[in-house]
Amino acid sequence: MSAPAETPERTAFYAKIDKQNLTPLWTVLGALITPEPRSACVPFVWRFDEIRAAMIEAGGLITAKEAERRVLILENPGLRGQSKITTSLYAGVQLVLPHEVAPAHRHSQSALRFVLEGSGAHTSVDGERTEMQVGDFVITPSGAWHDHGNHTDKPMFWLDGLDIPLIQFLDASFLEHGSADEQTITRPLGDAPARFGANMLPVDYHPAKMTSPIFNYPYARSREALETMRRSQEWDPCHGLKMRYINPANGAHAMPTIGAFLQLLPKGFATARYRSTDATVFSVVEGHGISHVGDTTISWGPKDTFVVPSWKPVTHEASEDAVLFSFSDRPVHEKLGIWREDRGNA
Ligand code: 1HN
Repeated sequence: MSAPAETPERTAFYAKIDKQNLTPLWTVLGALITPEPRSACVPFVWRFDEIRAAMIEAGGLITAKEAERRVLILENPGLRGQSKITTSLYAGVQLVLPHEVAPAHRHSQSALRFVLEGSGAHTSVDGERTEMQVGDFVITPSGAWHDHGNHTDKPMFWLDGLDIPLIQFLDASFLEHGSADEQTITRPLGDAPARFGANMLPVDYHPAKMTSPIFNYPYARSREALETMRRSQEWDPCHGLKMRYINPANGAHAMPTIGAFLQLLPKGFATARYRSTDATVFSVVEGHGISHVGDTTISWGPKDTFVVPSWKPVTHEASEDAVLFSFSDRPVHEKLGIWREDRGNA
């Protein structure tokens, strides 16, 4: 749809009303309301070995404490300077070196961590600690105190995903710093998984938050579930075998703004063309393969991160058994009733 032609009279009129902070809709309507999503976000892949080398260099330049969080932001090439990996989501890779602490704070933004390398560093969330392993999906709810520490002798790397651009858009950001670097621990290790992660709930439990009371979804357990399910050989043409991380109190997504998923693509599997309105960030856990995203071909291997923009057709081909973790703003689309997918004829 093209805008109505300019005429000298129209141009003069626009200039006159501009001084009154008025502007015509008909010159911008086509860009405001598009027939389908037209995103500035582009398909892209970040290789872990490159990120890792840069992170180690960053480790020599600044401590986790001074930085507050020692993170390199994964900026979408179509959204440079905006701290965004997609239009609504932020992602970065964080490094916590041995014996470091990333100090306690809390903020409106919801956060997820997906562990890339290391074993046994911890995060504390609202008085409870969890130790993290590669592939664990860990969450920090909006408003929850959180700090990270590494008592191991190896560096720990994880992918952070936050709803920063969304909260920024809504002008709803609040941040507080803790009075000490590490918050006081009030619950034993394993308390949340015992209370909420054993297919039971405390009898009088009434959820106080929209976010899941489980804050670590261990990879070993999720991976075992996929391995058991693969025996039934029921593959979805578009997704292989794809699971959604849930809030066990209500079956909703684990976080109100960010959905997270884990999928298995067996060796040789090629997915059917798929697109959806939720731009999605993928983190490869196991295996190698390629994805076609619009006109872009992305090859990937373990710990690489790649992004599929809103409504861009995607196919994945696994050259060996592959496991992909992913996250998106799908819960927001669903709550607003605007989520759409196109499975072709699959
Ligand atoms: C944050 O709190 C973390 O807790 C990581 O590890 C990245 C980026 C912006 C704002 C807060 C964390 C963050 C962040």
